[in-house]
Amino acid sequence: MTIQWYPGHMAKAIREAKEKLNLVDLVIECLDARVPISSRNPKIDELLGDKKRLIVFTKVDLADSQKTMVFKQYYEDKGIPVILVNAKNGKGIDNLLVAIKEQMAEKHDKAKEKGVHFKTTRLMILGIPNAGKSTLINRLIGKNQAITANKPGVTQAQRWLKLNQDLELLDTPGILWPKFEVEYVGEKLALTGAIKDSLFYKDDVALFALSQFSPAQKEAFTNIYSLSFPESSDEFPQLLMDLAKTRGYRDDYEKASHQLIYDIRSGKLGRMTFDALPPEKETIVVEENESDAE
Ligand SMILES: Nc1nc2c(ncn2[C@@H]2O[C@H](COP(=O)(O)OP(=O)(O)OP(=O)(O)O)[C@@H](O)[C@H]2O)c(=O)[nH]1
Ligand SMILES: [Mg+2]
Repeated sequence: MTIQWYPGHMAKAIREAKEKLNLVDLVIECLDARVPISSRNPKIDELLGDKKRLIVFTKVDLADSQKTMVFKQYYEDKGIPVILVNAKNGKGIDNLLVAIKEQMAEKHDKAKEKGVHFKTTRLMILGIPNAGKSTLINRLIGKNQAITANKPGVTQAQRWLKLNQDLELLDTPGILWPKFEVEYVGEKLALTGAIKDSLFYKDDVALFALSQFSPAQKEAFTNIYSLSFPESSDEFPQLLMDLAKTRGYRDDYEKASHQLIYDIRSGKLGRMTFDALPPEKETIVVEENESDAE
């Protein structure tokens, strides 16, 4: 897929995250539950080293719940606790606060033993663009202080936000990585909204989405758009043309693709998880191009 999702500021955002690692006690890695493998930076283990961390699956309300549980187990088997969160209605936030406390307990106990008054707990929130990092922070602090919007690249600079004297959270700009070897990661990230809409061809992503539909989604598609879902993927381009016509977009294929992508993102066609089970391969970075960094 010919999209350029790694603009210069990404390298800067990664560098700045690295620089702050020493200041934080715990990292919360936000993974979009619809792409719990593809939304993970393949270099994250290297980046975080032995830093304490939790994974939060965001947007669980939009993902296939059974698959979510399998992916949760997948990461927990690797020794990383996973908390499921719907930041839109706040479900899972209480569990997250408990998990943060648990992670910090050892450090608190050690400080107590030494008679040291434990300082504020500092958390860094990391993840791809549009994963819901800032929304999660607002939920945790109970105030809408971090700017959020349904497009990637909203948070442009790191910012500390406070719950109280005990807890401070570092909101960070979403990060993507230079290049993937694994197929369809770009399509999946574009479809779920992590890559700016202007950076990819809508029809490529819409055709990919159609290829991922389960029987339930095919049925939902037929009900919503009053179009029968073809047997063969050869007919998908024609299906997008028909969608354009029925929506009143004449022959605007791109506009029909855009509509379909938005309907999928909003959950109109049902809950969807786009990563396969079990993850077939680890995502491998084949090239790190920091030269065009700034
Ligand atoms: N359905 C659903 N939407 C969510 C959830 N969490 C966040 N969102 C929505 O996702 C969009 C992006 O949220 P942000 O919090 O701005 O995402 P971000 O990760 O901070 O994005 P950047 O700052 O661009 O990296 C917003 O429209 C949120 O309302 C969730 O759990 N469920
Ligand atoms: Mg943000």
